[in-house]
Amino acid sequence: LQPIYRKDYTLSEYLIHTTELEFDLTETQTIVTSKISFYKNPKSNKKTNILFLDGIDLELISILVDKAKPDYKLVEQGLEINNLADEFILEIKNCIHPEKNTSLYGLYQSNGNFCTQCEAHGFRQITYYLDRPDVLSVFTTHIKADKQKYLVLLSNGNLIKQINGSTTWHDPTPKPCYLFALVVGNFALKEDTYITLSGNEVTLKIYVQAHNINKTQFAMAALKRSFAWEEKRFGLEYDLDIYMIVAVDDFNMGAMENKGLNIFNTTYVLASIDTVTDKDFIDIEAVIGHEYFHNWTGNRVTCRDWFQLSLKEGLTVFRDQEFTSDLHTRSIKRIEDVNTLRTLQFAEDMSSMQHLVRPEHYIEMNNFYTLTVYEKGAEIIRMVHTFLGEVGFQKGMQLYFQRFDGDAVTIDDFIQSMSDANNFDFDQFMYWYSQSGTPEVSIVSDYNHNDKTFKVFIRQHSQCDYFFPLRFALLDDTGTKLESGILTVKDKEQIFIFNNMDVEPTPSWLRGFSAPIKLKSDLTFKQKIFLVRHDSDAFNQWDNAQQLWLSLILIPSSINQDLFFDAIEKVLKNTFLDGSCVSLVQDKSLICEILTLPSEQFLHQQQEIIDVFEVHDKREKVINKIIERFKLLFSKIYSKLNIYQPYELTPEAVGNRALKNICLYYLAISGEFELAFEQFKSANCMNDKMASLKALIVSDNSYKNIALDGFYHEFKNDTQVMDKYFSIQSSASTANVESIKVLMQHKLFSFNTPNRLRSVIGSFSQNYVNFHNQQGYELLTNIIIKLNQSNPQIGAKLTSVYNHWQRFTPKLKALQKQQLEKILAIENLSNNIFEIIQAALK
Ligand code: B3K
Ligand code: ZN
Repeated sequence: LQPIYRKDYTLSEYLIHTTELEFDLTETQTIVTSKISFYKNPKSNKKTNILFLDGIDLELISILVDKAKPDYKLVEQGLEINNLADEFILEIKNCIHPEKNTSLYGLYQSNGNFCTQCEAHGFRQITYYLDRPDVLSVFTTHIKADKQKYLVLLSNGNLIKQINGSTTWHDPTPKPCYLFALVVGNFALKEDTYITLSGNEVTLKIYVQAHNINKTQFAMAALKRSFAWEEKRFGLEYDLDIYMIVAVDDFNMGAMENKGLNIFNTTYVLASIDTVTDKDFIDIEAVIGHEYFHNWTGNRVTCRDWFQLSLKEGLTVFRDQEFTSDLHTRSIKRIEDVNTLRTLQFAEDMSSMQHLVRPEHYIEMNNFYTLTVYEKGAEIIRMVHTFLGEVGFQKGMQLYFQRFDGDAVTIDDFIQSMSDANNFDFDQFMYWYSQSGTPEVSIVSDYNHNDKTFKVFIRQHSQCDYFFPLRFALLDDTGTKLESGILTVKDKEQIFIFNNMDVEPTPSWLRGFSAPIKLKSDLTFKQKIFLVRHDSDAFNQWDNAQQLWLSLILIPSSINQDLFFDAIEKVLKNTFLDGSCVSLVQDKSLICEILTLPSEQFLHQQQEIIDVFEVHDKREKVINKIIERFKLLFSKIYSKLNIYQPYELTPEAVGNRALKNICLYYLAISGEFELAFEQFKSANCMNDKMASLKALIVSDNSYKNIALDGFYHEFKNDTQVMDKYFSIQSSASTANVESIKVLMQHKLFSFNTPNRLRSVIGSFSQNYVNFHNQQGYELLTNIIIKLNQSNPQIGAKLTSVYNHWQRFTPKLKALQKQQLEKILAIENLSNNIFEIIQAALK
């Protein structure tokens, strides 16, 4: 198996003017007819006059070039046509079997409805085509299906014809085939309109299965907020008369930005107060925004090749993060995003699947929709924004669209636009795309009482010298800023000197996490405590608390627990009880973040050798210490906040619930299950119901099963809530391989539905102490082997659980290696899984 390399990119010899497709869908087969007009690419210097078209698992029925039989041959994974003219019309008819397609890639069925997923290379499973993002064309799509059975027949663009049982769609904007979509089936429709800034009326349509129609209101409102935000913050409007979203239960990832016809996992559309949590609401809005924002960053300007994936994904994640920050609480959003980055992406950087934000090679492109490409990619864009400021960044965006609207381009093209619009040199900055791994930086400071100078020494420990912004402030002992700004770091070693410092300042480094680095500073224990209470940068308040928790968990002797707990107590008391202590921590969501210990997964990263049991025990010890010290206070805060209030999604209300529920969690661990059960019975929203259920399953108690059964009977007809029901049991401290097998026998378990598999197996794989043993691994491996046949994309995702095997304690390390070898030995191993295993065993 040969990987594909970025350096091997060449232009396509042929391009496409128009693509006309016809789909004839029945229950036993789908006939696809295409009429494609090709022309010689004037920029290509190839003169072979041979056209290779991608095609996988297709039954060719007929082929004509300019109405005559061409000189062609079927080859592996495609079709080769020889002796072609410089312009010609290709007509192909082929047969496919969506009714048998369990890979959820190409054209497939979900609950009897047809839908597509073409990114990255799914279109070649529909018909023969130049399946590459730099070949754009205008699509017209005719759809025929049994009109008694299927009432909704959709594709991209505008509906131009509809006669019984068939529709014709025309998409005027040229697009690559990965943005093609087709949906056929029975759906209920939620409809609304949006008037753009220039006064165009856009019809907004959300299609869901009929029983879900009452859960579409939030998504529709979120879609309108996305349109409005895009106009306000980026000055960008929508370009078609219709925008459709279709929600399906069977989907490999979150959602897909197909032009004018987004297809979503139901998880990211359906929402009601009774069925989703506060976090779910905000995540749903973010994904709706993300797919909408792709219309400009991804669709109007797309990627030249798949190595440039972060061009659209990093940028669009940055944009959706900003969307959420503008609409909700910026500091909390930042804390959550950085927590994800440091927990998951930093770990990916230490794993066998470590790769560049712009990868150099792939075997299976779908393995590269990763935290590195998405989240680290977004951090790089955020640094560009930090350097240029909002105005400069927007100038760069405008130049980018002016230059490249309608094109397929590279990350360099984007950075060049930013650079040219601002006269800013980003040359050295490009290391962020060409070096993998997380940069390590240390910072030491020195205050001189005599000459009143504060000297700062910054040192980079990486192979290359990164160029990044270091946001900082120097604070006096009341927390007032003496100095603040952005230091531009670019050398291996740099010194910055601040003069006229009458008192020794406390530095607040890397405010808002202004660069995705691992920073070691010489802040003392006391300075960290001071910053938890007094830093005006909420991110750093949280980050210093995290560092203190980390020390307390991993090296308890390194830290004065009483002093730290006194500070936490002050933070808590200030807002809720007497208000007598001075602290900047007023936001209850922030207090909740400060009270949340680093996850086991994050702690693993800090260990040379991962010992899941030791980490778990050490973390439990600290939880017990917290309870010992704060139990009474938690009770008081809980009863103060646990008053009936109608549900709202305001920062204030979200913060109240967050703090109340973290108190409940600690109280439940201390044995207060009755309190949790009371909340379970009386909760007026899923957020509080889930929180109480999570509290009830921390250990065995008399309420646990009553609550779980009650939950099941109340929600057994709701697919989304049932995912929560499964996942909560797989994550429980009492879960084990046997109980997971029982869950997999449940009548609502469905192996071919990724959401359900994720909620059972995905969740269990993160239940470290219960998963990491021979039986756990064998369970996972058997599932991977089954998925290799049915759904290799999900199979590869689950295989990635083993990507960290080399860092585990010897016994678990050996066991995981055995699993990798066992999978490698199976017949017909998919490219997806092969690539992961090969990297892991290298
Ligand atoms: N672009 C899609 C992801 C496609 C994944 C292909 N395996 C969703 C998104 O990032 O918006
Ligand atoms: Zn995206």
